[in-house]
Amino acid sequence: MKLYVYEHCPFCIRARMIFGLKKVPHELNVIMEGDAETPTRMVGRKVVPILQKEEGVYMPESMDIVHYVDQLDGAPVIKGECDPLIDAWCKDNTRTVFNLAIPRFTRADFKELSTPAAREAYTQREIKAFGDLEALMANSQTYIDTLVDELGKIEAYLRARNAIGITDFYLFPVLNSLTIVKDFPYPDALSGYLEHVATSCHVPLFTDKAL
Ligand SMILES: N[C@@H](CCC(=O)N[C@@H](CS)C(=O)NCC(=O)O)C(=O)O
Repeated sequence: MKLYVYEHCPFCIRARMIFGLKKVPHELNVIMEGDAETPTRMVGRKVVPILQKEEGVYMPESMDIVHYVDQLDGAPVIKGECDPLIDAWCKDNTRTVFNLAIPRFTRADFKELSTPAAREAYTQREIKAFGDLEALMANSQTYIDTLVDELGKIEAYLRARNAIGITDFYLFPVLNSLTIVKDFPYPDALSGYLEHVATSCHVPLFTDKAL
């Protein structure tokens, strides 16, 4: 199987988590930002992640990919619904996380941004979605303060270090985006949780690219 991703994309991190958790062999391919042709040929639109199940058979949608890969061994573990408290927290806070992460993603060292044209295409896509990225950068401290407060509301969950379950497929991709923020004042519970999930699912944090 082949998985097509952008390295920075939280939905792609979600798809990568199940491959790591279940130790399913696959080929990871990074599509360049600005390359609309490749994903459109596969699934009819510009989107990632995309799973190539076999030659010419493609599946988009990160949670569909998670459930598909999870059931391949006949023993699915990603069942039920996301914990409602965590679901609500993600809905309330994802925008603030992205206000910090997106301007940094546009500047960081990701494979899908490794040509000037690709970086420019991505930057323009995010300006369209998020507005003035410089202004978001300048407001970083406000977003950091908000999130440090908000993280307190899910501290018990972060500390529990449960076996990886469906809730982590919603929460981790959001929190992992924060690791692109250099010097984010990680509460202990958060750094422990990030390490726990990244190690269990064999996915990278962005700390080595943080800025
Ligand atoms: N519902 C989709 C959302 C995927 C998604 O929005 N991916 C973004 C990348 S983070 C994307 O492909 N955006 C369109 C683009 O690259 O132009 C999923 O869960 O897989």
